[in-house]
Amino acid sequence: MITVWGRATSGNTQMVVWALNEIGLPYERLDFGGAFGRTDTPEYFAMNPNRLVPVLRDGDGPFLWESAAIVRYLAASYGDGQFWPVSPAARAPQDKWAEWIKTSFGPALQTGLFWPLVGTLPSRRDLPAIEAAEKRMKPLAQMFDARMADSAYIGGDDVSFADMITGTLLYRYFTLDFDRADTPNLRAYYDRLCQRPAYAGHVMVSYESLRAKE
Ligand SMILES: N[C@@H](CCC(=O)N[C@@H](CS)C(=O)NCC(=O)O)C(=O)O
Repeated sequence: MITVWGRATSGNTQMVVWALNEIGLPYERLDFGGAFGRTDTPEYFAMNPNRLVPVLRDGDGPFLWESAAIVRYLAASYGDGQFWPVSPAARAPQDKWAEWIKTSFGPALQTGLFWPLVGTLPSRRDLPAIEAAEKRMKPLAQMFDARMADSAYIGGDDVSFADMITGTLLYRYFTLDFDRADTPNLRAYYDRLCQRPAYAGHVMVSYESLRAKE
């Protein structure tokens, strides 16, 4: 049995849970982190010294953390040749987009916009900083848009491990209230993802409970 420690509102947990559902693996998810807490214990520290979610354990295997590394583990262990291309030459061009999301697009969205908009009371928002973040986001979104003009998914006509990593944050990207670049190909990619039951059920999760309250 696969166990996942992580709350359903965590984007990084969503990425892992989407992959589990997309592959069709049975698993148990336990509510840890955020309002649930439970990460501030010696037992959790032993599982993940970052005290963050998600953590995944497959049977009596090692405790794994870092969501993208977990997705790659699941894909390599259980995915077919579409989900996890065996050839490094076929896999690496997908993986570079996954890495880019984790290191460029994702931080620009999460740190620059998501938390300043959702995690901060309107009266306390730093509006010039939010405007600057919107400006930084635009060329990144346009770059992603140009990529999605080439194929339906990152790996071609069907989803692969890379989409789990590149697609998860698009729910927040397209539902947050901010000034977005015009990106028809990216929007079409997101709309395609929304049609997938595993994405609709496990990634399109309301973040209202994360909103800052007086
Ligand atoms: N790089 C890590 C980041 C993990 C992370 O930041 N997790 C957030 C939730 S998305 C977290 O644990 N926040 C504290 C909490 O939920 O208690 C990953 O991709 O797994």
